[in-house]
Amino acid sequence: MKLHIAVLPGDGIGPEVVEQALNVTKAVCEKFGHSLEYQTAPVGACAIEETGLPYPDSTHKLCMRSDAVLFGAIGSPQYDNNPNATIRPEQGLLAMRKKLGLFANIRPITTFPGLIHKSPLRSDIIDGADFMCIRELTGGLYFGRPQGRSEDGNIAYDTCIYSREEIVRIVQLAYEYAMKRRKKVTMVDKANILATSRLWREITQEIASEYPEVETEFLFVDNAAMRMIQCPKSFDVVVTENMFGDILTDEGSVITGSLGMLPSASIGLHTSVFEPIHGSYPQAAGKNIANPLATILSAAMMFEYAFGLKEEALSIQTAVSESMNAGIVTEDIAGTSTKSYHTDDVGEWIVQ
Ligand code: GGG
Repeated sequence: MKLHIAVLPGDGIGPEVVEQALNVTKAVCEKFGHSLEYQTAPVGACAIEETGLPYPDSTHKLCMRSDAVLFGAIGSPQYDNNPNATIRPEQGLLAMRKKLGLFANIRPITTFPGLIHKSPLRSDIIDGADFMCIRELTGGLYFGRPQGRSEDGNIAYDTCIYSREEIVRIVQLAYEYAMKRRKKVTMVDKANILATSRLWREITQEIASEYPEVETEFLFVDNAAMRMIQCPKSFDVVVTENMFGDILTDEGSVITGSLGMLPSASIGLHTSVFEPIHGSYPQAAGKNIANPLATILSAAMMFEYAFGLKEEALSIQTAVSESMNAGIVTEDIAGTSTKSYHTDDVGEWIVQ
């Protein structure tokens, strides 16, 4: 098979972790007899520096003509610490999601066997996790208008808007995934407070009736945050709106061992994007210490979701699992009790 991908390393640790994921992608293509063509383009703060825009048209055109996008991370303290900046790296991420129509962000929250440990007192907690969070990605507070400040600057506002169409397509996707898994959907909202959440709940009830084999559960987001720590095993497919999904999956990553472990696939109307859920981690940039596994696992998702190459994806997931059993891990996983390895050591081990 001929794989034609766009590579967008982005900012901070993005280039370091993407380099390792690309090396793994090349190794898998070589092992399985695929040809790989890739082109690199800027996004985020580095794109602002290069072109003045966080998601230049040339980057978008490359994404549109590629079969998949492998993306690192964006963000820079230079902008985070300047509330008056009118152009921000994150606008590149939002523009990419909107222009590529990436309405669903699929985030598997899976603990690798080598990282599962049990509480000596309670068998129901700290027992690993295996669920999938489906986060809506092109609506809600992130995109709702009006957004802004009053003239005197003392009032700021964001708008949360969802249409029936936006909710239906993602909730249906969640039920389709549940049918292939353990047949349970948990819809997370704040329907006791928010009008948008009540629309989500109403539509989910309608769609649930079309999937009688699937168990449907509704949780308020505060309760879901607690349950995710208390009994992560109770979840199968979690579907939720944009902001709740962003927050809950960072929380979920802690159960799996580190934010550096979680991959994602953003799918929608055009080319799909594969990226770690973490951001640019500027404190670690250039130090060769960041965990590359989230990006390497995103490459595995790319093989499966963009190209239907499940064996290739599994070969990466197996190597990642074995790297943990062998203790070849970066400092976020190693902690202080075991030796930690560099970003490129982990990447090279996975390639081997
Ligand atoms: N790799 C994802 C990334 O760079 N995330 C930075 C960020 O600002 N994320 C916010 C979001 O995912 O909505």
